[in-house]
Amino acid sequence: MAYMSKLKYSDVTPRAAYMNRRQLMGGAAGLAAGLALGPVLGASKYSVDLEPNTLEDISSYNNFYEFGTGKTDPVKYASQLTIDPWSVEIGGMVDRPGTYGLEDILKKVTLEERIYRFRCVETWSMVVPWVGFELNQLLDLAGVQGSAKYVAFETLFRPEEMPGQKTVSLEWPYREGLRLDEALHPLTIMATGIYDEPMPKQNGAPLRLVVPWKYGYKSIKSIVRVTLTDKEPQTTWNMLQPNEYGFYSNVNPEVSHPRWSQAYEKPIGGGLFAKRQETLKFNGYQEEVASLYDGMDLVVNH
Ligand SMILES: Nc1nc2c(c(=O)[nH]1)N[C@H]1C(S)=C(S)[C@@H](COP(=O)(O)O)O[C@H]1N2
Ligand SMILES: [Mo]
Repeated sequence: MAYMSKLKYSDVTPRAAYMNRRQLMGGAAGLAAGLALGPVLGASKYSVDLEPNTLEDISSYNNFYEFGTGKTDPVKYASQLTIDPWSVEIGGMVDRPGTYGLEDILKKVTLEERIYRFRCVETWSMVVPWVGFELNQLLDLAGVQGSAKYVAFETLFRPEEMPGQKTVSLEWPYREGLRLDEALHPLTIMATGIYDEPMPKQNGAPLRLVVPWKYGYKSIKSIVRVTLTDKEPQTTWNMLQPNEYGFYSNVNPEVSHPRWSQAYEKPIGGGLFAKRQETLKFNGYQEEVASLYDGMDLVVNH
């Protein structure tokens, strides 16, 4: 795509701003730092050449219904979440099902920085410098069997620490899913950090999915279960309102949600002068992913 480059976020972020951010975050990272950091490959051909939002923007305006439905509930309440130790149960159609400790996973995968556009169905958007690894690396650890066609994901269910789970705002645990070819695509990552910090809890620590060509709700947070299956998995928002939230949820300016026209988006953090922008099909990743949907009706399969 036109605006891909090999820039690292530090190349497009003034050094002073970067230092301030480090000072601001100093001390808060603690033990968990080792989870997100370590050797990280700096530049990716998959990154976009756009200026990322600040860490403050990215970690203070969130959707994470486990902590409440308000945009500032996650930053207020997520600090109580325990994320260490953390493991992921990988099962279903795999050769090596089992409980995979996050620290062991991180020894076997390659962390990279990926600067991605991020687009919520509510029409706001950001640019996020994620740190993470390709989901296909995790699936390789478990050994996907030939019969598998989909991947299902589940978020932690722990109402003692996630007060939103004591309400019925959604059906718990939060669930998402991808077709296997979408899951194996190199743009699809498991993210463990943002900038050079471990994933903020309100953004889905310690491990969350990021699928940049789909609406944000597909990018499920705080994942504890990954299941390979031959049936399209149930997904939380689709279960709630199937006509509003399809399984595919590819960003598409031509398919509007009943409450939100998807023709335009509003970048977060632009301040007073932030202008709405035209929504890009597949959120700008058309060149990379359109072929996954050759021959499919994207209105029916929204
Ligand atoms: N477990 C879980 N994952 C979730 C959500 C949620 O409520 N619970 N919200 C989704 C929605 S609607 C969006 S837009 C993104 C927001 O991610 P961010 O807060 O890191 O920007 O997370 C997605 N993943
Ligand atoms: Mo969203």
